[in-house]
Amino acid sequence: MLDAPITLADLECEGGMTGRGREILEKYGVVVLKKVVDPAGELDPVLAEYDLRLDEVLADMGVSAPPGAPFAERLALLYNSGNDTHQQAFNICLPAQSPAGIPASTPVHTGPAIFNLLRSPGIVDAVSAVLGDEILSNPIQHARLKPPERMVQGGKGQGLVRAIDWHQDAAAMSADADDTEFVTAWVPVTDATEEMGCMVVQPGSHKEARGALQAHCPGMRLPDRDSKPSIAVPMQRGDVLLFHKLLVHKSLPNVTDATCRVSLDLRYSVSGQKTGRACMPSFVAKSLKDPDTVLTDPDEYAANWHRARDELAMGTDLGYLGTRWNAPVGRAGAPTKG
Ligand SMILES: O=C(O)CCC(=O)C(=O)O
Repeated sequence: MLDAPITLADLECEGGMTGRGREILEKYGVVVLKKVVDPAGELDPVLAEYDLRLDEVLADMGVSAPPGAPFAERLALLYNSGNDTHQQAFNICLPAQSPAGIPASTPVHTGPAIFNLLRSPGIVDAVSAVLGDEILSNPIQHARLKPPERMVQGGKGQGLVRAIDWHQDAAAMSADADDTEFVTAWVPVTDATEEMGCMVVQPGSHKEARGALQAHCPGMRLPDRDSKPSIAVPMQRGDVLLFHKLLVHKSLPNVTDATCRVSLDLRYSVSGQKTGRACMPSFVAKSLKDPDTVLTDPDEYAANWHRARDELAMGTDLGYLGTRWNAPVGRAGAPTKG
């Protein structure tokens, strides 16, 4: 148990993943790395890629937006059209659970700006300071393009469109990867203020239950967390939130009038360990032992995802996550191996 309330300054670290950064991560399970990504060189291209993609998807859907409509408005138009939000058009991972299976038409966004960011030296160096020199870009990763919730009709959309409830990221892995060492690098592509729906963390929670993964409810939600000490973490683009796989965290709703929050949550794991999504592609992000294995070709990265989708469409079994979590809703979960 931690005594004094934690402030944002306790979690922040300047100058990359220094010794102090490692101490913060070890103690609190989370560290805010200030200015490790280049907004103009690494984040603006991601926004430009999504801007184009949004127009393409709107055109494919036959939805027309008023000329010059801002991104958030066009995105909400798309999310509100038909039964689906179509957010998968922007996601950088295939869906983990789909009762209808994964059709070959399932989109997955694999643009060069995303690949460039996955290989960002600022991120890979920070991760390497924690996990060592043999690192995979793990396929459990998401893009979250979140317009103000008031713009999205009738409760449509879940954590990729709206706020997400308390959870530990290790719960997103298949049980065979419970011992895998990984960290999440949460990257705000726009700023992420409290009003825009920033992350909220429970510092030190990674040490609860003697460092075991806790049982989640269906929908991957940890019950009974609201009374525990937590801190909202507003962030500026360029900063990266690095956190432990057992840190309990959630995000707030976007309550702004008209500002979209865009973020990527990237995960990196130790090479040779189970990735937790065997049917989806990882790639070598760093290797000192065998530098030639590091993936540098954006076309190969995209092709790997398309191949995985085609194999899944042909019937490769996805079925692990939908039934993994069944702790009773409203009661604290006991530690479990799933
Ligand atoms: O970006 C968000 O709103 C939530 C992200 C999250 O919970 C995660 O990366 O595990």
